[in-house]
Amino acid sequence: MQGPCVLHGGTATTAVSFQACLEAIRDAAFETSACPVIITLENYLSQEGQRPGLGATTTDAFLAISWRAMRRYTAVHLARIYPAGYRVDSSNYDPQDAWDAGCQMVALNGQKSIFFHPHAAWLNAGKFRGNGGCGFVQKPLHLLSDDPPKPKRLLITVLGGDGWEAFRDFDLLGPPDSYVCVEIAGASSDRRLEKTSVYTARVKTGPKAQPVWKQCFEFAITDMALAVVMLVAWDQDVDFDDLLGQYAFPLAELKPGWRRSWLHACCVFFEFVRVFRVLCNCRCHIEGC
Ligand SMILES: [Ca+2]
Ligand SMILES: [Ca+2]
Repeated sequence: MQGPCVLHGGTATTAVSFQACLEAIRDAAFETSACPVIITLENYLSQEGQRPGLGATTTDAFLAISWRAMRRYTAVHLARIYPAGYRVDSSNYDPQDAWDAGCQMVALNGQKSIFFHPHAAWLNAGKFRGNGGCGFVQKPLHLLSDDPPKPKRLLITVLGGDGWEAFRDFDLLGPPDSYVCVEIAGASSDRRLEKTSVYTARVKTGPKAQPVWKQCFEFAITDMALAVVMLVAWDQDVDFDDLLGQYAFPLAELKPGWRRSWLHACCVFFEFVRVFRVLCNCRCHIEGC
């Protein structure tokens, strides 16, 4: 075969010429859709054929260059980040750094694991609840220019839980010892996690079973467009705490006022996701600094 060839290593496919691939793309692309065609190339060259550059879009390569340089690069180029091949346990890197650097495609492992909670996947789901949940969100315009976004102040009051009967026998000896983590994800300077106190009630049903916190947290937000709010409810234990449920959403789409957030629970041992009818009340107020 003349010239570069294309193949899928480790699979029972035959190699085809790079020229033939380009011709197929030329002839078939844009026939049924005007959407952009994204082509991923992994170059495997001899030592003499290698040239300096960004190279493979792995997390390691991404972290090896500066954040500002990456923002300048992604203002005019597409960048795809994906989990390194050594993550055979389906673990994930933190996607926030890649979003903060303006990367357009930030891929994660979607498999469940019994060894850890999929925090990165929760964040990813929260970010892409924006824009009607259609699957993509517009890149914040300030990532394409040097204009810094306007800082904001965010107040979140976690009032309480509702529907906690779902957890009536969750703990070893009855209902859980419940607390909520309020996490801000996004720009590196905005990332913070706050916790409510622990609400312990041994009543299994009725009004007294519903946790009440009434705790307010204040966050300084430098980049509204990148910020994702995550609420995670836990049961406190002496060894490690058990997950009750979580929900994340883009801060930019949050309207001020009282909100009820569903909490999704992840039952990792059976590798499926259940949705408990659990509500958490939050009060959010956004104002300029
Ligand atoms: Ca427990
Ligand atoms: Ca407990």
